[in-house]
Amino acid sequence: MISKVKRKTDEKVAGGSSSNGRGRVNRRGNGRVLLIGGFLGAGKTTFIGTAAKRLGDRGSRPGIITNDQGDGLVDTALGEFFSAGEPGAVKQVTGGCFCCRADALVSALDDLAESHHPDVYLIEPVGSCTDLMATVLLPLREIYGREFDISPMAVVIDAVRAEAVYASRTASRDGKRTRARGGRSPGFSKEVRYIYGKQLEEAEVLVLNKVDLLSAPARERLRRALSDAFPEKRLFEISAREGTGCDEVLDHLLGETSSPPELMAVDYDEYAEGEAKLGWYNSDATVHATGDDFDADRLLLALARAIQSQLESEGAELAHFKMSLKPLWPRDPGGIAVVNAVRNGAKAELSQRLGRRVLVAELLVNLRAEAPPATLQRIVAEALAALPGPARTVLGDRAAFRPGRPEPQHRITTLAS
Ligand SMILES: Nc1nc2c(ncn2[C@@H]2O[C@H](COP(=O)(O)OP(=O)(O)O)[C@@H](O)[C@H]2O)c(=O)[nH]1
Ligand SMILES: [Mg+2]
Repeated sequence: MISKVKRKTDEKVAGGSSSNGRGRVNRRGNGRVLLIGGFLGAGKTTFIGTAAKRLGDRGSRPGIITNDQGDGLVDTALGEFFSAGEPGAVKQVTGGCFCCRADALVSALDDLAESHHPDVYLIEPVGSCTDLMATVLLPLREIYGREFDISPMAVVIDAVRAEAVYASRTASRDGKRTRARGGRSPGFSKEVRYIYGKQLEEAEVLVLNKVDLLSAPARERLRRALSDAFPEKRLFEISAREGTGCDEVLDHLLGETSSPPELMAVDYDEYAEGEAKLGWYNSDATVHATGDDFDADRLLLALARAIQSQLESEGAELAHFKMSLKPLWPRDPGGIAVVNAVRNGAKAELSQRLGRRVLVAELLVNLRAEAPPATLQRIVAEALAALPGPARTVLGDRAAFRPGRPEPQHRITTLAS
């Protein structure tokens, strides 16, 4: 229970249990909420897609809510794909994070409750957010009065990024291990690393993902390093992409209730600086063949690699870079190619192939990196202008920005003893 609630804004909202004026799911037995956090590119969406399918197989009705600072998202284009056969059971809250747009999250939960009656909600916050227990999960029940069963907060970790942060610091020359909490993530500034560290500190359950990319000894080293750094936390090892270990995580999350031992201290100035170091660039464009049709997968991959190599040469540390290409002509409803890159030094790869040639296609670019937004915009524009192969692009909507200072609508600061 909460003994003290600090309301930062909007007295009206903080005042009642059906505070957004709808109160449609303000009853017990509303279902279970699984908040799946973690840094940009860690594999949250992939895990949620796998979990939704597994839940469907078990006869459950999953609903998904994702979140982004901007719109024009590749994940939206992939909506039907990761809604596991339930089109419409995915809602996006865009234009700000859940903590700053708590009302929008509650509306999305209400809408899903009414349209799809999910028994499990899988919720993915923005990957640059932290302090989600105090600003999202606790307010959901304590301020909005939504009486869900809330599972322990899970944080998904990219094993390769974590290896750079933790495992490399755990063995000294004489073989003694050192504590790795607060370890350094090569490439990102200390302000961005502050957010990364806070995300792990806040987790009730650590989900070490992409273990398929590690050798057995590297995996063992990392497991020990994380267990040393966070001895009180339950640690799972999975490959969300291959599906290994995901059932165990789900079983645990579905069988337990969130009960944080304390609320984490967060320096909002440092947090804001970390967010402000990250540039976000979203755009859409139409790609036209100038002569013969082109191979969509090849073009997308070549474009991604050109952008990635320019980012690296300008010293921009990549957080998550996603692009999709959807055929407009010849038509192919549901067909999409998707390319991803999540760190410098790891080549962009196709996570979904279209497998055909097209004449006209819609390109979406979602790029998050530690660099000025204007730099990201220029690099993408230059790569599009020099597009490999016989194609030209017409740019549509564009947004280049840094996330604003996090200003949670609500922040619960004390747990009752
Ligand atoms: N090798 C590997 N790649 C993965 C795994 N899970 C996710 N990825 C890839 O990591 C990238 C980012 O994944 P995504 O789920 O979008 O990350 P998010 O930003 O945390 O939602 C994509 O290219 C995924 O295909 C995994 O278990 N193994
Ligand atoms: Mg995602």
